[in-house]
Amino acid sequence: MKALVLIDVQNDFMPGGALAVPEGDEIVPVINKLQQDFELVIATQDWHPEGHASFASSHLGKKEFESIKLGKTDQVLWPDHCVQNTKGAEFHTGLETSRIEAIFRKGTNPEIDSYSGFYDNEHLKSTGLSGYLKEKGATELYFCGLAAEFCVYFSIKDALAEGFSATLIEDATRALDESEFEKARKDILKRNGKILSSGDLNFKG
Ligand code: VGL
Ligand code: ZN
Repeated sequence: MKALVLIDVQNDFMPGGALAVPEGDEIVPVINKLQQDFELVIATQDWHPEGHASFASSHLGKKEFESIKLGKTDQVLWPDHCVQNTKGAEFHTGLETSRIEAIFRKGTNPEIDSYSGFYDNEHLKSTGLSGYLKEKGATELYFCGLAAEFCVYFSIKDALAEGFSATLIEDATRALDESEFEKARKDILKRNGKILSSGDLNFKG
């Protein structure tokens, strides 16, 4: 069974938001239309406590978009974004949400970041998404949302490692940085993930 996974379609990743992805809002109508073709739709939500370790503001003397070692992983330091219960953390108002069956929140641990919807960046804790999808009988996952080379890419890598098939819907995502996204695309294909455009999906035959 196919499931559509919406990654972080939140105000802070939209133009004007705290961590804006260029043209991020252009994917919203594409995602709304896509949902009609799926039996199961789920979403993730970046959901940080104030003072989260991924925020540059939490590290004295560090600048936004600088990289530091956090635990065992390289951590990009972001502007404060998707703080729990703020407008920036809400889904884009244009997003159709009535068909979203479950929302998986991530990045809630103050000490560690979580790009993937499945695990934190050190793979210490699961969000429960993998078990949920398996219990529902989903085997083929389709990914859209923001940002393409971070949370979408990391979610796809984990999905493939969990034994799902994974397809990136390329017109339903946007990247912070095109050259990083290009590397991510190559890696997705190398891992046997697929990349398609929404127009190529032809489920109704
Ligand atoms: C994201 C950076 C920090 C994302 C989340 O949704 O891609 N990127 N937090
Ligand atoms: Zn975040």
